[in-house]
Amino acid sequence: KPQLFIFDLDGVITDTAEFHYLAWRKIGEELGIVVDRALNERLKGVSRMESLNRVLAAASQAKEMTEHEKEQWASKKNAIYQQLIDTIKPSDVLPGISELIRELKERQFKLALGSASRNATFVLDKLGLQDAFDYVVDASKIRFGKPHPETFTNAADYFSIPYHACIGVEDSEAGIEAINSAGMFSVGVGCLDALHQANYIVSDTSQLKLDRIVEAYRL
Ligand code: B16
Ligand code: MG
Repeated sequence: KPQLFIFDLDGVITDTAEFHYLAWRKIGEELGIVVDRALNERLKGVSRMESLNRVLAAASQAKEMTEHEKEQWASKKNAIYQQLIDTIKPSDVLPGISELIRELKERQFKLALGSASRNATFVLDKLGLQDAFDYVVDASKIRFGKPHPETFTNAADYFSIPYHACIGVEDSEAGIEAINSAGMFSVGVGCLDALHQANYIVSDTSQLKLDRIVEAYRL
């Protein structure tokens, strides 16, 4: 029986994945690099600096940029992102998520958040979810970002729950890879193209039904 659910934040609990995209697109415009949705799929779930590296690598004439310049572009992206997330309110929790959290608590599952974002706590507060999770893993708690499994194993280790009894919920390819390599059951939210490695996939958060997930886990 599964014991712990670990949720990704951006793109699963709320639609901040869209804000990350808008911010990277703006940075791309300033750098003369097209950041389209296909490239953006590969930025989801990966750290701020690794995202910048991937944006730069997408340019036909690979940009020569010093570490210092990269730091500046990364903070610029974060400033744009922080302006966007300042408007977040409790009604921005994605459909079905509050109900799912309530049901998980009623049925005594442990709940953790596993996010790569340094802004995770801020976003949780804005959503009014500061007390919803028993434990929060954000970028400050881990050494290796997704697709490395540490974000997820860190949460399981905190509760001393075996990895095979954990279920991870993710919207990103990097995140699904992280859950799978942790030896956990992966639930993908989004399009099949990017998430085909997931053990179970739904198209959007309103389709996340606890009984269905547990049934798929048991198969
Ligand atoms: P920040 P998640 C991830 O959050 C985002 O998916 C990814 O796009 C972002 O680059 C990363 O956080 C770092 O975020 O710049 O705010 O530190 O999906 O793991 O909750
Ligand atoms: Mg995400």
